[in-house]
Amino acid sequence: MIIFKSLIICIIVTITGVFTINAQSKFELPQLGYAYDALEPVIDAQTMQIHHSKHHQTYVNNLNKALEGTAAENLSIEEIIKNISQYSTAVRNNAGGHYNHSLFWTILTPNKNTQPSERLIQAINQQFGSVDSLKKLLNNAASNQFGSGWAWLSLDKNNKLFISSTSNQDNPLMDLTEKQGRPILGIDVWEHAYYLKYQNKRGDYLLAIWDVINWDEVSKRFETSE
Ligand code: MN3
Repeated sequence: MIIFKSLIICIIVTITGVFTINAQSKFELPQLGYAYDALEPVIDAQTMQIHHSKHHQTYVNNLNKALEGTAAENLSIEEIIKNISQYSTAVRNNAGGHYNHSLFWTILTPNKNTQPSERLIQAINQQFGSVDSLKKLLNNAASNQFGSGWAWLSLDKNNKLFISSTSNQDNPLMDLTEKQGRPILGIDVWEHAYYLKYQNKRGDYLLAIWDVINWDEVSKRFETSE
């Protein structure tokens, strides 16, 4: 009987614990699929470590804080992003920060030999002429983004590729963005993404980053978005 009682108490404590943890940390920092130093020399280990464990973690913490006790606590990050005009600036900045960085980590890789899929190459050629020309256009968008923001390759509602840039932590999936679509590749051009290694030379960072772009992941996003 005592054992039975203990077991029940154990179960109750465990269940309460699980719910408490869930309620307090709805969104979580995703793990990287590689080590902090895996993208060296393109992106240095210290930048990766601070960017992931400090900047991204802060977006997650602030997002959870901003949503605490609201109905939005049970929504997915995509559901929130798609209707972002209904939320506060704090949610807009931190939900954007969480969504954008979660995407960013997956479209980077230490593997040097990834290539766009046949279908993605066809779509890129049709829209931009060539993969090289896409890189130049995306880098131009990223260079011309004044201050902090992101440059994107996305699919519009007709499944056509387009390039755009957004300020702060906005992205093309947000319902208040000028050019809306589903992002398949995003480049972080906040200074925290490159300053330790590249200082003011955003252009050098943008030229180098193509060596660590995960075309397998970008292709997968392209094909599942079509
Ligand atoms: Mn960042």
